Amino acid sequence: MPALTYTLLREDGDPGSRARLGRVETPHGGFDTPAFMPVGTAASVKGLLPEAVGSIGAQIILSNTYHLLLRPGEELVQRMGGLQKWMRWDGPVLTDSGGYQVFSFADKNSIGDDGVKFRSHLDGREIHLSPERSIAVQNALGADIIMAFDDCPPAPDRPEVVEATALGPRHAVPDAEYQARLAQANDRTARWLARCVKAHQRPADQALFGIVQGGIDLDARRQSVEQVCQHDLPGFAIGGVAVGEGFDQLKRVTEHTAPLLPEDRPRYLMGVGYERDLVTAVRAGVDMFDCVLPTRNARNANAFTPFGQIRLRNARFSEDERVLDAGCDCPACAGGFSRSYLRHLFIAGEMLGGILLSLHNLRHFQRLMLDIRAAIRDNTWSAVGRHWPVTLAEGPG
Ligand code: PRF
Ligand code: ZN
Repeated sequence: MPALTYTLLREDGDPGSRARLGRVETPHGGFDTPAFMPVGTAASVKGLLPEAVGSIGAQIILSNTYHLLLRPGEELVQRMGGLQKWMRWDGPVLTDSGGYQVFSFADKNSIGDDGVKFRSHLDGREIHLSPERSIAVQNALGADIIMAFDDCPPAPDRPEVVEATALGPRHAVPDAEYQARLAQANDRTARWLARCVKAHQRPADQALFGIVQGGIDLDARRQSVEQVCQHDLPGFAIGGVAVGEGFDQLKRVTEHTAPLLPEDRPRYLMGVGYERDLVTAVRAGVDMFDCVLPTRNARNANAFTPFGQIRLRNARFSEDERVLDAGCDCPACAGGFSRSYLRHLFIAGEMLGGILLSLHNLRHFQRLMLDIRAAIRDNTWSAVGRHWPVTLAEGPG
């Protein structure tokens, strides 16, 4: 048995869509695709019992190599029986490889052909992360899906000039400096992937996914797909989007790249996104997503609803007796907790606020994925537009 199997169950009947309904099986169980993975950075989906994460509909969660290697260290997790057993999550886990997180969290860093050097954001220790080290850490943590160590270039400094024309938006040509950075990142990502494949010690029970880069340059994307797909891997990811390029570019890059990836393997769009991004990417042929938005926004008193986000700290909710979303079946909404009470919890610094809002926001995203999967199965995309009006029509605003 391979570490992972993907079964393509149905292709979308909508001629304008490449969406796929599928099922992935791993040693710790399966999940339906398209899937949204809640983020459990430090082996915990912040504030939530694993059974609560499962009960809102999540079937797989993501955790981070970067955080766990710093604290408590991968060897401790391995001695305690591996990530799933240790954190009491009775389902599949995916770990990201760490390179991307270094740039988001670490104090100082430098990137070279051998990997990334950085200072821990916890105690300032200097750490070196290479393809071999990332895979060794992920082998020790024991997630069902592990990610290649890649080089993710930032979005271009100067936002591209986009001109609205009768034929649609026109995009400026990316400048030479940006092109050179993309070429270097593609090169490193390809050479690092070969080293990851070689270093991987547990191909029988951990599926290694390759990651495509290439920024917002479609030729660079195609080249990266060709390089990465030379390896016969159980799944492939699109990295390097949702790094500040904006919705039009996310759509353009995803619609170009997803169809280039093998049809018989899951496709994962990393770090995405808002509801509109998810629907757009699913229709481009993407099967898996992860994002901190539902949980991070929840801790900032920001609730997702089909009619847009609600900033609960706003005084206008102080005596609002309604639940967050009358159509939601999460513990906060079905439990009858009013916006007034939830607002009070945040103002008073009560931890129940973040817990209830995390459950609500995660359920919001899982209900969207359920609706999306039903749309592919039953040809009901028009209902998705009706159920999620503001978020899909206008984006995050
Ligand atoms: N690479 C890796 N992890 C990621 C990304 C990437 O490009 C992104 C980009 N949005 C999120 N997480 N390894
Ligand atoms: Zn709810």
